[in-house]
Amino acid sequence: MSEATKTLEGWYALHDFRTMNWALWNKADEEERAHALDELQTLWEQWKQTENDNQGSTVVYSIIGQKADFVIFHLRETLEELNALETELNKSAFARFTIPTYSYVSIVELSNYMTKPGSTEDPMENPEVLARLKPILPQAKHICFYPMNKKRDLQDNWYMLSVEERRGMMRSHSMIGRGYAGKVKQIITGSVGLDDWEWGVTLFSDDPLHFKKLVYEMRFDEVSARFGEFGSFYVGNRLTPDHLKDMLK
Ligand code: 76R
Repeated sequence: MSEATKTLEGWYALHDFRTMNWALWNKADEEERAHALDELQTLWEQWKQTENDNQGSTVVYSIIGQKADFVIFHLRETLEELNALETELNKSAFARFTIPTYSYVSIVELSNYMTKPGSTEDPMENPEVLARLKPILPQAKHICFYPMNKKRDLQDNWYMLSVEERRGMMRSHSMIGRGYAGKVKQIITGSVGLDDWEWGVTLFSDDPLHFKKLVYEMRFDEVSARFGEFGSFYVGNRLTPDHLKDMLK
């Protein structure tokens, strides 16, 4: 049996994708719409407060294309909190105008591929590691989310490689990634045992072309070329409460 990679976990993650029920929204009168938006605004302020208290983080992005109209991406300490957030939204007047389209449950994950073997430091005592496990999500202009697996075929089975082979490939992966430092911020969330794929990849950038360039470059790298299996891609633009009101006007 190959040695399992050691992972560190931080905040739990919920990507909550919804579409607007435009027919219902367009039929609603001014009063109903204002009431719905007020309730959403109240929730949004609570999410901001949680973030200010460093108890989690939330961002909202509109989604381009027909897979969804927007995504609310929450990070929280527990699954109970994530569950409460979706229930609260579902009970709101705003949610009556939305239809859930997709969701993803995972947890912020760091793996030890890049840690020096033999290091005795407790990573959970390292403030940089903690900041990555419990990150305040960036206010970048764009988001890109997709779930992925690593292949388990007879010829190409990631989980049967030795730790040295995996480490070597992950080094090359991270070298490509580093070329995008300052351009793309990535958050890897692990979802083995939590959702249908093994990881969620969430990328943030002010220029969506960086998503294409980065993901394309990685396709040629062995770990993605041989082992990567990908789900649907969702790409979006940052929404503030004002942007959302404009979008719904
Ligand atoms: O811990 C670190 O962040 C440094 C090294 C690193 C690891 C361990 C790293 C760096 N990644 C790691 C793990 Mn990554 N990453 C992806 C994708 O589309 C594709 O082909 C793959 C999707 C992107 C775009 C990306 C970007 N990474 C992982 C894992 C867990 C693997 C496992 O445990 O087997 C997955 C699934 C994954 C996927 N990665 C980076 C990036 C970028 C931009 C970096 C550089 C970060 C930096 O140095 O700032």
